[in-house]
Amino acid sequence: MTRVTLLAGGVGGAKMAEGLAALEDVELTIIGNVADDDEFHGLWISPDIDTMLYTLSGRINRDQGWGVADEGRRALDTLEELGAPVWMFLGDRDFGLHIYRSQRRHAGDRPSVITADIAERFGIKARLLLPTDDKVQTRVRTAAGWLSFQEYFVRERCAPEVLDLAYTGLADAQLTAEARAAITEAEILVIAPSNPLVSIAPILETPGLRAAIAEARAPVLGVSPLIAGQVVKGPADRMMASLGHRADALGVADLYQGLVQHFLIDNQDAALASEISALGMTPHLADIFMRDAEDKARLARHLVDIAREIIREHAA
Ligand code: FO1
Repeated sequence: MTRVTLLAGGVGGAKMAEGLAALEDVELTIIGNVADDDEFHGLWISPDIDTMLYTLSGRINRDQGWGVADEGRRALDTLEELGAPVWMFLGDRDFGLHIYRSQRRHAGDRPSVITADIAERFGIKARLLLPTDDKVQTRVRTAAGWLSFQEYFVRERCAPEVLDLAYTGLADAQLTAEARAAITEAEILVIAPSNPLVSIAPILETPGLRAAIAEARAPVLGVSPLIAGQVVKGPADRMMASLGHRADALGVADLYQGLVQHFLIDNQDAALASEISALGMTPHLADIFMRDAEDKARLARHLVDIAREIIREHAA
């Protein structure tokens, strides 16, 4: 068994996790993103963590990439009738999870423990960790002012240009002991093909986490979320461009400079390989687009094979 620790958020992160979880010789630990969290109708919602829970337990709505399959909207209908804002779609099955999580948070349980308990109850074999138990929230500045992440992503459908990002609570957030240990004890560290600015940055910038990676003995591999300058899902490409980064695999590699040693890019981006090498990381070409379960497992296998080869070379 090889201990793999994956930093992941969003739909791309969940797909990578699904691929790694399918490998029988991998013991998978995921450090997820809590900065998309917000409160709706008095309940605490953790979208990225729930996408991971629903994906790994086979409940996910595959057409959307988030939420539960075979969902109902009766609770939301009642809220709408009562005049509550319902732009955030929360299905009936999903509401059950939010009630459970919120109740336990009110009782004083650690968010990390609640997450681990849900994962266990859902029959998930991988460990799902939080980078912090503290409240961290991404804020998005647009021409209309600062928005919460879900206001930008769901209510405004990612339409406004992103002028700035901020992560409230991050500078004072405490890294969980579990996340630190998962980095220290990993044999392979992987940065998923997630949005580097809103899914990975809030994990990476948890005080102490970058230092833990720098001290870790495991090789650090990243997978590009951008293929031929385009994102598979979400606003990463437009967000990167509006914030002054190159909106392609090279732009992502640039953000991970000094952290990632090996970077998987798509065959279509072969022309960027030499510039990625110049950043001090080794580019690896593959078909990284994950359409189905087979693609996810194939990419995960490829990633683990590359890492094992690096470990072998290092030992020799
Ligand atoms: N995404 C949408 O595009 N529209 C929604 O109404 C919506 C509701 C929602 C509810 C629960 C949940 O866990 C996720 C939900 N998402 C929705 C997805 C969510 O906004 C995104 O997954 C992220 O936060 C970005 O990765």
